[in-house]
Amino acid sequence: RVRAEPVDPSLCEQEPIHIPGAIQPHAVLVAADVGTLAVVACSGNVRDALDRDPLGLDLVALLGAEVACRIRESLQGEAVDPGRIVRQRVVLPSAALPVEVVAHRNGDRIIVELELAPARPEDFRSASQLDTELAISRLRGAGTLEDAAAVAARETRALTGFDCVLVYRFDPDWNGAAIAEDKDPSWTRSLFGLRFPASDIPAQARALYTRSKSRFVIDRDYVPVPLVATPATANAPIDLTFAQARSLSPIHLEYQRNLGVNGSMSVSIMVEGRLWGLMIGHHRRPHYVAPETRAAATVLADAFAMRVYELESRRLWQEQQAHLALESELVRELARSDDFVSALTENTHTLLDLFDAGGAATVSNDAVRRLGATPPPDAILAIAAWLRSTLPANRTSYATAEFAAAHPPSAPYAECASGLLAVFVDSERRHLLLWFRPEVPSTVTWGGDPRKPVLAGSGPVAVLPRRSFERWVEERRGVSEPFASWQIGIAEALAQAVEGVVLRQQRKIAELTG
Ligand code: BLA
Repeated sequence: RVRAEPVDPSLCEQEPIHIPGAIQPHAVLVAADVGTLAVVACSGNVRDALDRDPLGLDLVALLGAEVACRIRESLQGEAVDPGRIVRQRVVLPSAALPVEVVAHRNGDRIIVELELAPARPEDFRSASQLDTELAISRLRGAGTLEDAAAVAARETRALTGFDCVLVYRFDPDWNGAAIAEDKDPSWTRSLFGLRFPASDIPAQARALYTRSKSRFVIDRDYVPVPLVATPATANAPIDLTFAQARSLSPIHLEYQRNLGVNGSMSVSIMVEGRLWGLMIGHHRRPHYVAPETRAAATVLADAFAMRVYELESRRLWQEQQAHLALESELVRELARSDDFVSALTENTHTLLDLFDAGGAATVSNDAVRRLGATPPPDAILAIAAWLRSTLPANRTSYATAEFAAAHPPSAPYAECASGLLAVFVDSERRHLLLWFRPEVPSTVTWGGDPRKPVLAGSGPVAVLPRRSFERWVEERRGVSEPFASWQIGIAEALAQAVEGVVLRQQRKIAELTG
């Protein structure tokens, strides 16, 4: 059924996962009009659960006046945030067992989900507030990102009971890596440290996860329950973006099968409004997580996100402070000097102290001065000539982490010059400052061959996820650590100070000769 050749991964982005037209069978779903509370659609299993046909009824008749009234009060106003939910455990008039009612609003629909409390309570654990508080205080105590991720994985697993919990972090290109793993020792598979291509979690899924914070699959092999609508509303699909029991993409469920995962969870980790990563839960068998515990897992992911923000901003702040101090030191030297080259290369602090560079250089007309590990002078002059001719006139700086790819003649120097940050000093582009970064000796281990994330399917499905997650080692050559945009900013500021020296020098020469 599977053709071996890879297909375009962007096909994955076309599945409209917010309107799957079905839910998972552990819940029942009713969608009602926000104004009249009349039911406009429901899942096909409502009749079994509630012993009546909800189409034609309204929420008052279906859920009783008390519940309907709470829903109306909370969700009927103008501009209700779709993240806002009403949650209540009740015994409905039509059902003998207590059910968990969760309602939210999406546009002109109110969506109510009912979940039967499990018949055997020993099958699930339920997070106490104390567990959650302890977990959060441990997160607060973690001093580095790695520690915090390890604590988050361990505490989330203790809370939810999954066989394995991973902290998955996206990179700027939306590839991702498992940066922490806590698992049952009997599961020998490990995904720790592996990298996964962006198409494993395609764009529309990331967009949905940015809005809606968690997903739980109880049994990967479930039979989806389709939604049925009243004839009047049959053409407008119900948006299940925020529905807890939304049926997940069959392509993703196939992926889980290939990974050996049955019950699963993913909770969004949002840092400064951006999807930073996911807390991922894996279970080899079906796994039910009680509603309170699901909510606690989301709280924990939020606490982790805040700790990430604190740790990252503290690290960045310290690094920036150190650089600003060095920059003003160099600017002081420049102010005392008529020769920018000696001011930047012959004092206690030099250009080489900036930006974790392995080498630095000045180009002043055709004179090159070098510090640390750099290409030879003629190669630096060739780089300067290339920059002068290729950089658009309105650009004063250039930075890359893969210089040889942009400038093949520099390939022989990749070991010391895979990264390049260069700034022009003057508008005539006669003078430049350059910083070089070494190649990071790197092998990247992927969970499967990243060139073949998607396979062509035949029959009803056009695309299939890869079937092997065997470690696939890619050797990366010619790549350095990237320069940050604040570093480019400091380099540009320094270049401006240098320009002052150059102008002063020119005036002096003009006075002497004139
Ligand atoms: C969704 N893909 C996901 C999700 C994860 C991953 C975590 C979130 C859904 C969930 O809660 O389970 C991927 N899972 C991973 C990764 C690891 C993991 C990387 O455990 C590693 C540790 N996926 C493919 C291909 C396609 C694809 C080829 O590999 C498309 C052709 C699609 N993945 C896909 C889609 C979703 C998804 C459509 C959204 C599922 C949904 O929310 O409906």
